[in-house]
Amino acid sequence: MNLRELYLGNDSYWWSSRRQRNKVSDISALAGMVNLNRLQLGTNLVRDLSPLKDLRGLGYLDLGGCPLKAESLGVYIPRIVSNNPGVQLEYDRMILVDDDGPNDPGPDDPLVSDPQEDGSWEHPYDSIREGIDAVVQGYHVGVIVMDGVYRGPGNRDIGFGGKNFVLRSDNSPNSCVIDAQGSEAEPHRGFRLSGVFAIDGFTITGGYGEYAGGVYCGGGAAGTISNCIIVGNRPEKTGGGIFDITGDASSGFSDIVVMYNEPDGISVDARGHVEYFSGRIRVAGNDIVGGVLFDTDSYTDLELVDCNVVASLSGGGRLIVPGGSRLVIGGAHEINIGHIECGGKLELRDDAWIRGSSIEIARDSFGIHLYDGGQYN
Ligand SMILES: [Ca+2]
Ligand SMILES: [Ca+2]
Repeated sequence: MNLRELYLGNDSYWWSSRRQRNKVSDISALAGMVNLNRLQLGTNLVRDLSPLKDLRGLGYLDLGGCPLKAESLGVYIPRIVSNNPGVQLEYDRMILVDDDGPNDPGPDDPLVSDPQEDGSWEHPYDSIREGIDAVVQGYHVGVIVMDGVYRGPGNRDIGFGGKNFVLRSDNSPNSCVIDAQGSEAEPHRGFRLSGVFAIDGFTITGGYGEYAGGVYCGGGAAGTISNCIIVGNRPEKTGGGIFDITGDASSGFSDIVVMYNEPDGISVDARGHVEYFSGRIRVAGNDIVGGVLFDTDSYTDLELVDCNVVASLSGGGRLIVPGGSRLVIGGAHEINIGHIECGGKLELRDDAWIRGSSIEIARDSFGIHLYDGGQYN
């Protein structure tokens, strides 16, 4: 095709911040466009640049805001630059971390490292903390953590050091695990956060602390946890998966799974405070406690499987109680969420109140049961 200029995306801040809809991720159709000179892909969801690897007429290429994979940054961007001398190129600078990088003499051991490690494709850091320490605010947009199981010093009790950047895995939470290996004798959490944070794409497990096993948000910590699986963490007190002392700040949780943490999943220590759920949220075998209000948007599917919820839920989202499961809502909290799908058993206890929600009760469910002042419209 004889296309010389192509401008895709660069949509408004509102949409790019709220929902990643109608964005381009697959650019394989561009591979044959030999006359392409100006290409704008900024703010889309392009991850793989291999379709551009043989183009030779590029004068301008904007990839700003695209969540490029490490291989795109490490292999294809240098190739595009060498194939297209003088190309004007915009992309997000990232630091790379790999637990078993190509030149690491001690794979899976953060204490034995590549002497030349600098966060590049050839010489990634071998601990997450080293990657974070190397972030230069205003130059690097984030840190990419390659597939692996991250353990040991530098890979637990992770904080953001007051810097504003995103920490994301290269692929998915299934292939990038932070195992804090915490215990009563040697407590370690996955994350210990204060100030701003943005975490995307990890399994967080094995944490133990006084409050919080997986993720501890200290007073004033504000940020987002997206696309994460938080499983098998345990505190001495409360907040097995996530413990949040919100202070004045709010946090958002999108597309997360919280399951089988002890003794609870999410604990927020600020009654009356608002936090945010968006995307697909699944909490299984875990409680949500602390009396906070979780607000949802119309794209939120909140699936609660065998949970106790001592919190309020509001907004345009959908609350799903799957068949065969039991959800208990208690403690004088109000459920005012767009739609409720009850396939299992929903119990309202201790003055918990559903109002303003449309309710759909599956024929073979156990329905909604009221105890001790629970009621629904
Ligand atoms: Ca190493
Ligand atoms: Ca190192």
